[in-house]
Amino acid sequence: MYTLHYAPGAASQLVHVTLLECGAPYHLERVDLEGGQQHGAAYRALNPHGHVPTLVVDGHPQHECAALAMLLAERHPEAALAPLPGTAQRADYLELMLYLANSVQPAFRHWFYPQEAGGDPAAIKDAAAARIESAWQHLAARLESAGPWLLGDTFGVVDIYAAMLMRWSRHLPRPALACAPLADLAARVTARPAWRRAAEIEGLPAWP
Ligand SMILES: N[C@@H](CCC(=O)N[C@@H](CS)C(=O)NCC(=O)O)C(=O)O
Repeated sequence: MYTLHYAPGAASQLVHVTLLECGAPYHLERVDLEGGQQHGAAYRALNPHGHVPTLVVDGHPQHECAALAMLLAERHPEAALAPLPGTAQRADYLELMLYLANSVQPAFRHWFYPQEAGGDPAAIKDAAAARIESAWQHLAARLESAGPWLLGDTFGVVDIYAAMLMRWSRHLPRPALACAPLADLAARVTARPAWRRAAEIEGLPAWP
C-alpha cells in the first residue's frame, strides 16, 4: 500500500494517475497548499522541500514527481508504462522524462512562483512562458514525426507527465492545446480511465 500526499492538479497528479494505471493499492492524504500545510513541521518531516508530491513507499517518504512515476513504472512492470532497460525506446524515454523534469517543469515553477527566482516577476514570467512554448514546439515536432504517443506506438508515464504539464499551461498566453499534435495527445491521455478517475477523485474541472 502506497500513501500519496497530494494537492488537486499539482505535480502529484502524475503520481496519482500512474498509481491508477498500475492498479496499485494506495491511500491519499490531501495537503492544503493554500493554507500552508506544506510548510508545517509535520509535513516537512515527510518532505523537507515543502512540496507535493510525497509518496510513502514501503514506509519511506520519497519525492520528485518524475522519479516517483519512473519508480512506479519499474515496480509494476506488468503495467508496461516504461520501456525496459536494453530496449530500443529506453534512451528516448530517459531523455524525455529528464527533459520534462529539468527543462519544462522548472519553467512552470518560475511561472507560478516568480518571486522565488528573484528579479522582476513580470520578466521572469515572460521568460518562463517563452521556454514553455518552445518545449511545446519540440514535443509537437516529435509527435508529428513519430506519434501518436511521445514514444511512438506505446503509451507510458512520459505521456501522463506531458499531459499534466500541458494542463498547467491552460492559462498561459499560448497554451499547449494551441498545437494540434499536443491537443491530440491530451485527448488520448485524458480519455484513459486512470486519468479520468484521478481527475474525479481530485475534483478537477474538465480538461481539455
Ligand atoms: N521538483 C518537485 C516540485 C514539486 C512542486 O513544485 N510542487 C508544487 C505544486 S505543483 C508545490 O508543492 N507547491 C507548494 C509550495 O511550493 O509551497 C517535484 O517534481 O515533485
